[in-house]
Amino acid sequence: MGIVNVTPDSFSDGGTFDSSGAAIAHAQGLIAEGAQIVDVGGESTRPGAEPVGVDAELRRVLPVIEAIDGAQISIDTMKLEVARAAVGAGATLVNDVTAFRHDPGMAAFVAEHDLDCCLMHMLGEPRTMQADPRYEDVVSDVKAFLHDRLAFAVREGVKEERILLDPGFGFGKTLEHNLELLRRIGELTALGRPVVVGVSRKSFIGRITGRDVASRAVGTAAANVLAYERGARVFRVHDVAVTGDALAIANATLPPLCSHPTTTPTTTRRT
Ligand code: HH2
Repeated sequence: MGIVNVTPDSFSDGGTFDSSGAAIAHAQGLIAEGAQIVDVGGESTRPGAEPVGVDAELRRVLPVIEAIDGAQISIDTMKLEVARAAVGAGATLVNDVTAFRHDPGMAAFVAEHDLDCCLMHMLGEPRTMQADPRYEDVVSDVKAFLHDRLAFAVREGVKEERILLDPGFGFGKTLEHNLELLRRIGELTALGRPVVVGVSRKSFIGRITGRDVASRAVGTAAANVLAYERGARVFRVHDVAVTGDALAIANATLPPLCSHPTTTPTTTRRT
């Protein structure tokens, strides 16, 4: 899953792709590098980020979604109105970092249109989430949360096979929480759905490698390979070619991981 942030303030690439032309070219470049899904976002969720209005978010993402060709399009939003317009423009996956908590109507919308969705764990909200996050046991707490959100989505009519689950690296987590999740990510595959990993260029990679945000592709690839070996199946990254190569090597050398769910989201474009 390649990341396209059409924002002025994203933590790693804010301002780089905030014109439609630059974002479209970037998306097509990620597809050429091997991205099977392109995740388009118009609102930063970095720690401390200020919320963006519906109109501004739509102005950012719609021209990009309309132009992307060759991969499944994911809309990274917590807003139902934005998801609705994005799906009208060609998106078939809703990546909601609030796991349908911001707008509970999102679940019925995903069900009605038979869309894929990604439900992510976040403690608190982006503005405050990094202020002293605490867990009893981070992996068990995240797992219980994802279990509940999965059940909610299914109750609202979303088909289970449409649902991806994401522990939300960096969303209300300390360095130690992120490392514990990476160590024990295999425990989340027991929920029976493909696990998404979003570690790309995040600050905990920088804390360990000492690299600034533009130089974290190798650290990101290493984390993704470990997550893959432990059962994760979708990798949300800025640097598609680097992580793709690392995963190809891992894939060629690991024994078949038949005990893990292998369902991948549909790539059908629904307009
Ligand atoms: N991380 C970010 C945004 N959306 N979605 C999922 N499912 N998982 C993630 O880990 C995740 C996500 C934050 O990263 P990024 O998009 O690069 O930055 P920003 O939110 O500042 O635009």
